[in-house]
Amino acid sequence: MRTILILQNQDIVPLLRGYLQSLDHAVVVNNTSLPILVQKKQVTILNRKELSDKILYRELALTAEDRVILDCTGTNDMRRHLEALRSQCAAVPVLVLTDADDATAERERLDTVSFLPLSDLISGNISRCWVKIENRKKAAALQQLTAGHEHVLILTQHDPDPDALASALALRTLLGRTSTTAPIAAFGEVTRNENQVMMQLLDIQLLKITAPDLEKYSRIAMVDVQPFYFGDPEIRADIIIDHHPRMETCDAPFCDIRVHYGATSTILAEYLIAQDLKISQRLATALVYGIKTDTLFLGRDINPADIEVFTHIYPLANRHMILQMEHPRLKPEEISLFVKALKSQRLIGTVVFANLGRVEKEREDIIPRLADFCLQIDDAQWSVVSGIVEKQIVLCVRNVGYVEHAGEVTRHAFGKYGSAGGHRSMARAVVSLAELKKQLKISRKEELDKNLINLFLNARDGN
Ligand SMILES: [Mn+2]
Repeated sequence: MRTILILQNQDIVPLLRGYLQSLDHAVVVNNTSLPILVQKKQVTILNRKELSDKILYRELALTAEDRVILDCTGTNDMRRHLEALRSQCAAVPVLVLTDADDATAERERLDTVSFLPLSDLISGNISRCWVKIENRKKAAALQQLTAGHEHVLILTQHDPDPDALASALALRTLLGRTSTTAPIAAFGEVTRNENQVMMQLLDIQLLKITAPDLEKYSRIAMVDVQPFYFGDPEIRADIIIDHHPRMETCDAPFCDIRVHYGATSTILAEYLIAQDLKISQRLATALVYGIKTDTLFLGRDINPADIEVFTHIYPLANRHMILQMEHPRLKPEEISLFVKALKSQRLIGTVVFANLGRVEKEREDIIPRLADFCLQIDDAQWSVVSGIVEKQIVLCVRNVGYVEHAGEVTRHAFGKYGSAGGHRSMARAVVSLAELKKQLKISRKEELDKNLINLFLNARDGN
């Protein structure tokens, strides 16, 4: 296959040098400096000044098997050049290099022609380099902040999810530490079936701690969570890496909160990639699973950064293990909770409401799982699943992603009564049952349901 490079502007030759060197057979039209740039076995050089002259293209004997790069930068004659070329061979694939300000709208769509603004050749790479430097600086700051400290505690939510576990594992790798020098800890335990499977398959140990234990650690890193979550001003962090909405009170020597990211795993993976650190199969598997679960299989709340990191680490992961984690079993008692909730579900407009009543603390994860599930009900754009866990009402909200912002609606609806907020299409509220009953003067259970529904619908409709 021949690649034919038809140049007008000598300044772009250095930009194409790397590409030309990768080719077996190149024909170059109108170049003066190429022989010193490309040492090729087969480089044919032609010199023709007039690119709208059909004779040039006839001489080249173009076929559909060739490829042509037609440089039309700095000219107004693109259309004429292209017509002359296509009059000789309309089937040859042509890449037209253009100036960035060319009006793309005017170009007719041609199946064999693609336009590439010259600025695109480098601008994407330039921004990527800045991001890489930024990430490298942050990774180095993390390493510096923890250097010399015997133990670094990596703290997650009470019932860490795959994103939190993967982020913790990645942070440990970034800091070059082991499970002894950087244990992953929580005040609770992993209850969700899938997450337990993940821990088993990837051999992740979670240390259950209590508040006094924190004193043993001179450095505490929070991943996928922020200090306010713990509701105790004594619980401090030296490092916070998270993608949940930032709380004002959140200050730590190192703080990297990126609310537009689909997963904290993406942030951590960016550090590792920026530092060219080796990502093991175990870590890649954890990160892929972390990103997948937090973004509902790349379907919700994602950012281009999530996709880029995912593309980078997916080939390194163990796909068989991910499959095993993705298809966990439902325990019999969970099935009965599912049935109970589905019986109670009602669709009001486009919102599915379901109330589970009392839910044992260890089964709390059934609430978000049901919220995910209920979104599949026909005509549903939202699902709001609630349950009473100990003395609190836990509400999980999901939506299809192209309606109002779930986090804002949830905060608006329930923020007055407790903690409430979240992302574009998933949110959560935890409010005190007694407080809510008192403020809304609720005495009967049915009234509670009705009030929750009204609070939600009013907030969504902006009332
Ligand atoms: Mn997360």
